[in-house]
Amino acid sequence: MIPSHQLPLVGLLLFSLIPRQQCEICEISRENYTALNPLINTMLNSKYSKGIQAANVLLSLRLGGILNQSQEQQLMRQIIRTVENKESSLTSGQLALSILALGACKRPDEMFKNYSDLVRQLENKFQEEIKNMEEHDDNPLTNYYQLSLDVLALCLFSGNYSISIVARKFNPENKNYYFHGQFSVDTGAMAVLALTCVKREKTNSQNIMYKQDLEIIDGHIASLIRKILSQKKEDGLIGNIYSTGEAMQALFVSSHYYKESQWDCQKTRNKVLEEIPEGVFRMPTAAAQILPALLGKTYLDVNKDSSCVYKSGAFNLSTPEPTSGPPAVSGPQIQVNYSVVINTTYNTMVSVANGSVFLDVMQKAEKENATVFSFTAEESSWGPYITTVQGIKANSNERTYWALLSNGKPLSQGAGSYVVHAGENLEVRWSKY
Ligand code: CBY
Repeated sequence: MIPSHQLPLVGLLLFSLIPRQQCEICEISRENYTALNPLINTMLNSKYSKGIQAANVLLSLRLGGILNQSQEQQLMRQIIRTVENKESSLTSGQLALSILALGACKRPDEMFKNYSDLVRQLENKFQEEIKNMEEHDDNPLTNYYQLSLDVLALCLFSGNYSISIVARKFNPENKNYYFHGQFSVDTGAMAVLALTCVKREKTNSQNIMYKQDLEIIDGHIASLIRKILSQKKEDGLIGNIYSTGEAMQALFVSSHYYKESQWDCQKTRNKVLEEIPEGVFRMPTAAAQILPALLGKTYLDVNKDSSCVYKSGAFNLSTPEPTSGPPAVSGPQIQVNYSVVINTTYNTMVSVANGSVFLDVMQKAEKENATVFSFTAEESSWGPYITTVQGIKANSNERTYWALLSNGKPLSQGAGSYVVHAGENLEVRWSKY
């Protein structure tokens, strides 16, 4: 007989003897799928202002095996319209994402007819990124998150790219992994997925010419994983809530680069699940980027046979959840302080309806004084991105942008989603990343 007070100890001992799975993927169990309904409803019910948002959504829902045929068709049409529109010139990463979404879970013979044209276009756009780096002090046209998407799509869908350029450019010490000297978890995670794809594909090809580059790439993955893990927070998040899904994917595909004790996958997953009912993933893109990891999927699964199997009835989606709507704007007016900071500070008090977002404040200030507070924004997959204030334009060759701050701290949401509070000091500041 074991004395009862020792039972927990014995339990612990037995538990520690159970062999652990090598590959650390802590997807949620089927009984808990209802926790994901708000995410899925957000994605299915959103009116895609831009086709590129639909690409994020299609990729995510296909990986989860969530779409029926008519939902798929509708999303595909939207993306195809965007990629075929000659006027809308997509950035390299937007095109890469469209290729990933359109090609996900399809056999080559099921692809839509112009698919290989898209891959050729991406090859050219990737080269333009590299050329821009050579001509502009190592700055790409877009950023390393997008270059990683480019390599990932080219790797998964048989595009041409130079492995030695990848080995050279994706060195983790490259400044493009950092904003204000701070390692970008989103960027590092996407790079790990891309480099892992390249490593797997080229290792299979057995070409000894690749050997040296593959060793370099292996070193990059190891170092990126260390950097990602160093951004782990007390509550389990990696970077912030919006980078955690992609960080999880990177950690799923590279479990032999870290020790089991270095990452508590369940803790991270549980923290994310806690945040879903809070409406943190109200943006379709935010929902799309977190969902695959919660289902134990990664972007490297897009052309695996076992992926994407339609789980008919697994998600009970009959009733749209009210949480997927925008926050309510209502009631009394609140006052906030708003400033534009270049070298001088331009300051004003603005009153807006309770529940307003940062962009509403900017619009109100512009209405009151157009010379000082004029601005323009472009639609991105995360909502409006502020491009100019007082006519001064963000420029990736110079690494300049308009940063959004509240009480001196950078916001982790964009102008279209950050809900402002009474008495807050809001700021757009001309900055260099
Ligand atoms: N996607 C991209 O090209 C964007 C890549 C990304 C790393 C992205 C975050 C991560 C992701 N998952 O998509 C990124 N942001 C980048 C690269 C950038 C830089 C863009 C410059 C360039 N040349 O491409 C830059 C300028 C450093 C940047 N992000 C600025 C900002 C601020 C935008 C302010 C504005 N002018 O409108 C802002 C608001 C930070 C601030 N306080 O100023 C910002 N980014 C935020 C908050 C975010 C997060 C959005 C979260 C949310 N809920 O809205 C982000 C997910 C993201 C989008 N940025 Co940037 C990062 C995070 O918090 N985890 C590819 C394309 C196909 O979609």
